[in-house]
Amino acid sequence: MDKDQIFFKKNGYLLKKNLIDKKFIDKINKVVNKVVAQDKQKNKNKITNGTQSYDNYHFVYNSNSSKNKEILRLNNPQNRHKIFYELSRNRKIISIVKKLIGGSVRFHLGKLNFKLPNKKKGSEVAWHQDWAFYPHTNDDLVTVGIYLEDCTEKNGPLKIIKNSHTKRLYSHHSNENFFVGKIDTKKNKIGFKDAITITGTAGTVVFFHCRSIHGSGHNKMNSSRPLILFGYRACDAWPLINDGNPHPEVNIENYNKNIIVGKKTVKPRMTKVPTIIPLPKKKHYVSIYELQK
Ligand SMILES: O=C(O)CCC(=O)C(=O)O
Repeated sequence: MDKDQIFFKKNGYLLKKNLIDKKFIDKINKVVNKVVAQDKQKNKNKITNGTQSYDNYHFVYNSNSSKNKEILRLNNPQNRHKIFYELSRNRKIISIVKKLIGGSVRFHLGKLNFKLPNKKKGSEVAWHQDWAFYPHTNDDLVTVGIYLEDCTEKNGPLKIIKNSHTKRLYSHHSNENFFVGKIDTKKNKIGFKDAITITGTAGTVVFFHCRSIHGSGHNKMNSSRPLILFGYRACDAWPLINDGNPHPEVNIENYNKNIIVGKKTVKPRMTKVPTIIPLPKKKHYVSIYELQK
């Protein structure tokens, strides 16, 4: 094992400051500004919700009313914009992912979280484990977060509880037993002394294990905090549920097209992992924000 693998195995995350070139980040930001402006124009007088399209590309808003509507997230930008696709396949990112999840890599999901500015008081993300949303036959899954702008303590950075990936899978269900996508930290007496704040300049990349407890707080600044999150899984980590992302039972060809490193297989690797199926849900939801409300 090299030093990154040792650190990740022990702590459940790995931080690489300035991994992505600033020029490339600037190019991405140009595309982001363009698609956001286009969406604003398109939706000026229309009431639309984040409905899912064939490639699961859609905006997620904080409200359905056209007056108060602000963009919280762009789902799966890599399916429509070449530059996001390129970023999701970036050599530096993939070579790290590959060594962290055991040698094979299949792309899983993409989202660009904006986190609303201070005055909008929005888009805090409650503590959760991504694994609770999409259990697999083994837990060789990693989430990669890339800041598109500098992120300090004041921007509502990601926070990760180190070494939580080796411990329990907490219930993400409510008292009424609906899946709500967040942990009751009081009830579970979760302490935050091991919470690491992930800050960094644009182009900083964090890798975290699918079972690491994480979340993010309030953005105290007057601008949004764009963070791209990409999910990757080992080729033989077989999903136990359809989470709305490429799924073998929906379209096996497309599922296999998402292999970046390794070979297709219909033999899942089974390991002893804690799992809770994220069902039932109160209603169909399109984002973590709606679910955690
Ligand atoms: O945007 C953030 O700060 C965290 C989001 C997150 O953890 C998620 O979408 O699963």
